[in-house]
Order: sequence, then structure tokens, then C-alpha cells
Amino acid sequence: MATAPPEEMPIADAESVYFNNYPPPKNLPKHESLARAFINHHVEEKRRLVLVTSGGTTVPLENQTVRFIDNFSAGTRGATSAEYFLEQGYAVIFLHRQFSLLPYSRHFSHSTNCFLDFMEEAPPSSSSDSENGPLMVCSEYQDQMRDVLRRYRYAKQNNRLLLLHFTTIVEYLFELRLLAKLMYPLGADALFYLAAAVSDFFIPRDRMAEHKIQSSELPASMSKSQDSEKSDIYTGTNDMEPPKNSKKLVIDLDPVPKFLHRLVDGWAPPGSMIVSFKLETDPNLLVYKAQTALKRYSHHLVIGNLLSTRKWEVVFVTPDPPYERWIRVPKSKRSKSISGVEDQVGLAEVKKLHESEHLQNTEAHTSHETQDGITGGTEIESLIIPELVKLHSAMVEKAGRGS
Ligand code: PAZ
Repeated sequence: MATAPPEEMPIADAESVYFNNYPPPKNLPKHESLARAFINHHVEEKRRLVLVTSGGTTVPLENQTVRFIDNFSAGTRGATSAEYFLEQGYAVIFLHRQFSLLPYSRHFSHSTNCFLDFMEEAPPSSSSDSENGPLMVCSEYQDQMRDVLRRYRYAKQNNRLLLLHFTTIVEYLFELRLLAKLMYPLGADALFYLAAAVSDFFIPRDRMAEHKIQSSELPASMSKSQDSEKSDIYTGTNDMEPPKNSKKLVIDLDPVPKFLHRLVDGWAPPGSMIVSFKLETDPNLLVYKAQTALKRYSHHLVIGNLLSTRKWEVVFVTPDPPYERWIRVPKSKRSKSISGVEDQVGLAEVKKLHESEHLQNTEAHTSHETQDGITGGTEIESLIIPELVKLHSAMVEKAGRGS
């Protein structure tokens, strides 16, 4: 059986090795026909189309998966951005981690914002025999819910939004490759907005255990593993004093091949715009890492964000001036965030401006008409997407002029 592609292998060969190593996801043929029809429809309508990726990928530890490695991403960035793209007239393919947040329903599906809390049962009408009153939206939420419902129904009825899901890193990569190739006829009207938190590491198939990894020794009569199969078991061997009844689990992961290269140089339609995200936790690294990614893959934009401030600020790192551009939600409009650390806003900005210039700069970004989320505060995606659409429009125009 093939192993993980060696790092020095040309990326196109690494692609074959990687994809030939796995059966395609079960949903792929169905997703292909849905996506093909959706894309063709919007090509005919000459509408721009964005592929938004969202949520985290899992890395299974067993082929018959009981355990997997996951990450924090809830899909807020992707689901929120998809709504603002729809508002800008784009058709959206929303490639998301199954059960992560979705455009529109996200407003009512957090545990702190459950849809049931927005509803009540009205008293039964006196003219009816039924003891059951009609279900209603509470009066204080009528306006908010009506607004979301109308936007959702508009997107649905006009075939503007296609939802496709993945779970594992392998499924994600198969889907991304397929969709990018199907988007070919869109040319410059295609936009890739890669907000998913994709795992950097995985266990190659030939090193993956078939069955649930056991935490304690099985009796010899029940254990199928002979010496030759010992490598299937991820157990520690370095314990000074190994525990008696349970084993330490040591997981040996390989790097996922960097398929952004293939997206840029092969899968995506020529002329299309490719936007990736870079997440860091260390403010000192963010801009450097975003610039490095931009140089390495030669795409069009990296949007950098810090885990602790991602709801309030992002940086656009571009190959052309101004190279580094911060977009911030003004202080008075910031939503509360349990995990966010407001004191860290501004820490990752490399080109520090003088205080007065800095304030003006921040103020300039606030001159947009901002849009408030249902839980209050401006959603930073309401600032990101219009800026991005301007950059995409410039590319579309340039492609139209044939340069
Ligand atoms: O899903 P979410 O809203 O909780 O988080 C969004 C995000 C931080 C995953 C996204 O903005 C991002 O940076 N994605 C790319 C992560 C990376 O591969 O570096």
C-alpha cells in the first residue's frame, strides 16, 4: 500500500499519491452532480460565484473511526461571510464541516441562542376545540427573525446557496479539488474564500489502525496483532514505568501535502481569485506567516487573524501596496466574546503608525455602513466582504480587459 508522499516529491506527484491512497468520499458523486448543476446555472446567469470553506477538518485515528483529532473552529467566520457574499449578489457554495454553523440558521443555533428561546405558544383560539395554541415567535424577536427568515428564503428560492459538507481532512481535500475543477467555466467570476481550519497533520492510511485503539492489553487469544502488526497500535514505549493496565498513546502524524499550490496552479480556473486565511496565536508571528504563505503560493490575498481577536480585527496581506491592511470593528461596536481578549487588539500590527495616524486609519475602516449581528455588535465579516468584493471586482475588470 502507498505511504504518505515524501516532502521533496513534486506537488503534482504528491497529489496522485495522496488521492490514490484513499477511496473517494461516498457523497462525492452526489455533490458533483449538485455542484455541476448549480455552477452551470450561475454561469448562464453570468453571476459571480464564491466557494466558501468553513469549519474544522477531523483527523481520524482509526479506519473504523471512534477517535479523531479536531480543532476549535465552529464555522462562524464561514457561515457569516457566506451571508454577506449573498448580500453582495454572489452565488455561494458553502463547503462546511458537517454540523458546524450554517448561514442564517447560525443566528439561532448556538447553545446561548437556541431557537426554542425565540418561540412561545399562544393561547388556543376560543373558536377552536383544540387545546393547542399556535406556535409564535416572541414579540421582541419578531423583527430580527423576520429579517433572517426573509434573507434565507430569498437565497433558497433563488437557488443562490448550495450547502455541501465534509468531516475528515481527506473528504475536505477531495471536495475542494472536485469543486475547483467544476468551477472552471466561471473563469474570473470564481472566488475561493478558504476559511476552513484545515488540519496540517494526518495519519497516512497504511499506518492507521483498522479497529478502535485499545487502551489496555488484550488476552493473547483475543488479540489479532502479531509482531508484524504491532505498528498498527499507537502505544508508547518510552515510559520509565509503564502503567500496569493502560497504555500511553503516541500518535505519529505526517504533514498534509500543501495543496494550496495545486489549487493555485492547477485546479482553480485561470483568472479566478484565491483568498486563504492564516490563523495564529502569537501576535509577533501573524503578519510574517501570512506574508510567507502569500509568497509561497503566489495567490491573491491572505487574511490573517489571531485566535484571541478574530471577531474584531483581521489583516489583509496582499502582493501589492498597501501590503498590510488592518480591518477593525470600532471599539464601541465590538460584540462580547467569551474566548476573545480585547487587550490584544492591535498587538499584531507590524507597521505601527503614530498614535494619531493609527486612530485615523482605524476610523477610516469604520466609515463603512456596518451591520450588527443578532446578538449585538458589528460582525467583522460585514467589513471584510465588501472590501474583498472590491478587490475581486478589480480582478474581474482586469480579466475583461484581457490583461
Ligand atoms: O470558525 P471560526 O469562526 O471559529 O474560526 C475562523 C478561523 C479562525 C478558523 C478562520 O478565520 C481561519 O483563520 N481559518 C484558517 C485557519 C488556518 O488554517 O490557519
